[in-house]
Amino acid sequence: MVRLKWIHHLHGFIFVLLLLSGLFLYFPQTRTWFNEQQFPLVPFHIWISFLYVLVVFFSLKSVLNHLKRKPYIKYFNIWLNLIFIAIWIVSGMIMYFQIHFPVEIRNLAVSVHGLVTFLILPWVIIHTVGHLIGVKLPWPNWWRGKDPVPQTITENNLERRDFIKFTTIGILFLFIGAGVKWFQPILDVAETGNKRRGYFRIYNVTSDYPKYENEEWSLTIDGLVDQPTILKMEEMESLPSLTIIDDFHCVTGWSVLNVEMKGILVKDIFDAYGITPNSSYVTAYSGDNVYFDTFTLSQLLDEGAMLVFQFDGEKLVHSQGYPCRLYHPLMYGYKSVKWIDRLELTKNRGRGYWQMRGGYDLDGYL
Ligand SMILES: Nc1nc2c(c(=O)[nH]1)N[C@H]1C(S)=C(S)[C@@H](COP(=O)(O)O)O[C@H]1N2
Ligand SMILES: [Mo]
Repeated sequence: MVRLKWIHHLHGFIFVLLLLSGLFLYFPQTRTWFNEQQFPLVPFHIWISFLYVLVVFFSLKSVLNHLKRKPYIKYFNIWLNLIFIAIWIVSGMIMYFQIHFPVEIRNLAVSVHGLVTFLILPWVIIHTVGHLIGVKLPWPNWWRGKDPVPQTITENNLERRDFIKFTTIGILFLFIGAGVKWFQPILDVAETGNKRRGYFRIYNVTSDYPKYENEEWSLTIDGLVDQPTILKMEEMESLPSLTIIDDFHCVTGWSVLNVEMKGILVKDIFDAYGITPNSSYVTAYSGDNVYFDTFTLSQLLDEGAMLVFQFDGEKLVHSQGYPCRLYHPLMYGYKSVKWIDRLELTKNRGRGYWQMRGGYDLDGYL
């Protein structure tokens, strides 16, 4: 049984790694922090999950064998675990291979993956603490009265207690988790009478993003152009604007449907200011001095790329790129550089922030 104990602890260790990396991904603040430390949290989470599945797969037989000689209640933890693993695997795979699934399924997978984690959190805590300090909690009276505990399973009090606490506290944690990220924004959207479906999860690679006051912002167009140009807000406002309704897709699986975006076509800016490019590649820089991405000139001029100033009739909020973000209607959200302040025309096409770190596709077409 030494081996089983060892497996149990290994399992627990990997599980906690998964849980922690998952929670760090879940909260924008921690996700951003890890990005700043250049820690590849998403690949880490995925590789650890492979390891986890391997451990479960290869130990399951001996664990089930061992349980055969044990009271029935011992199965509870195993089945709970297996059910959750199945849910995580399915939703995780959908998140990973999301392009092949309809938007609704993808969004559901992202939600379920996170919410289920919050549901199991109290069980993990109770279980771990129980093991660590070796408590044997007494049965609650209402339970004892109905169903006297057979001698054989008194040793399993903790598991039974797990179940009771798990269901009650689980619901509580679910609400905490949901409140943090999923329900609150939905309520916000409902309040503004907004018709769009889903909402943005704020994805920033830096925590000290620029917070422009009204007139501070400007857009520089330079590099291989005849005449470098700097455009201030008032010059932007004098250009013809355009409002489109489109779906915003993040490559990690979530989407926001029917977002009303108001902005100016990149093409209109080039036309209005007679900007003559001497190359066919562009790098779009964020004012956060970290994030950037690259395009062919034609992708920006001929495919409806715009500089967006408003979402759903309101100025962008700070965390979402105020005052201006790039948007390409045919591409993933990571091409939508927030706080964009510079378009540089370059001789060659470089790689962007996420192409260098996360292996994202250079073009990012949906
Ligand atoms: N400057 C900057 N722009 C950025 C990012 C970022 O981290 N920094 N994240 C990108 C990614 S991966 C996505 S999905 C969208 C997210 O937009 P949101 O934060 O408004 O939801 O912004 C994109 N633009
Ligand atoms: Mo993204």
